[in-house]
Amino acid sequence: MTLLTFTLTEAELALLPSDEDVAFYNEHGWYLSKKLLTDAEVDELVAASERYYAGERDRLLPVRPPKLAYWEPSHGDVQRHNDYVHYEHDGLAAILRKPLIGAVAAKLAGATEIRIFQSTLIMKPPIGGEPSNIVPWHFDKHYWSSSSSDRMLTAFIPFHDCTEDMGTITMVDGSHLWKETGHRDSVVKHFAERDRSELEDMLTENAEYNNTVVTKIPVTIPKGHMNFHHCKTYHGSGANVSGRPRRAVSLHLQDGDNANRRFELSDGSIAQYNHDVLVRRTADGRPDYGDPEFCPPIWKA
Ligand SMILES: O=C(O)CCC(=O)C(=O)O
Ligand SMILES: [Fe+2]
Repeated sequence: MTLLTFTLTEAELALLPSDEDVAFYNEHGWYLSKKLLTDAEVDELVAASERYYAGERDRLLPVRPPKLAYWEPSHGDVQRHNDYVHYEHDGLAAILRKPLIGAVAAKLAGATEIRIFQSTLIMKPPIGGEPSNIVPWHFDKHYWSSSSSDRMLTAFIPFHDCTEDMGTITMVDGSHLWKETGHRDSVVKHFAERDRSELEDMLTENAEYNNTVVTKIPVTIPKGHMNFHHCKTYHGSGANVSGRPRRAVSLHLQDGDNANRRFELSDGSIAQYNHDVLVRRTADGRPDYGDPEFCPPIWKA
């Protein structure tokens, strides 16, 4: 068995968030990183994603989970979402597993270990009016009710400078601190399955309930930088009117303490995640979100 080492160079240490950056993340629910990937690494993400889209795979998921996002050429010019690319494609995984990304996440989350939870390859085609390019307001924890941790977070990693005209990711500033009105657990459904105006109304309603207003911040992300957001920060994104494809990976991360929990939804059913049909079991029979085959560690302090 290979012994994984998690170390940073002197130069990488300088790229970690400062204490002020961590305070900003705690207050606002998001953080724009320093340049964590070299231009060569970002260019390789573009090349590897094109090979992936052309059908290249190093392995396939053993079964197809019930809510798998999996764009195929037959789906046409809609927004592309492909889950588990860190599992199926070694070229993408080699860069997504860079320890520096995990170290930044660990510092933000106040964790000693960071594992990949999910990786989704995303492409918004350069079609101004394409409805599927709009990502309605949501926060990621809504899809992760079967996870025990509230410290999970996402690194949104574009493969180029990502600007407002490309439909860059947009943060609802400070919304991770909001208390939710009622419990709308129907949001465990993916945003693609939901009514858009319902999600817009939900955002306004939640802001009013918290005696605040909705402050939307489209984050301009320079090449090699990435935007981290807390799992309860509302976010979404708009049309791609740039004339160029918007390429990215959403790298969803879990702290070392995250585990499967039993979570009952309002209809009496138990919250599930796609991992539940893939990962090994814990000693007491629950899906193991620490299974290194599907949820590899990328940082241990
Ligand atoms: O593609 C986007 O703009 C949003 C991605 C997203 O929802 C996420 O990174 O959690
Ligand atoms: Fe999201």
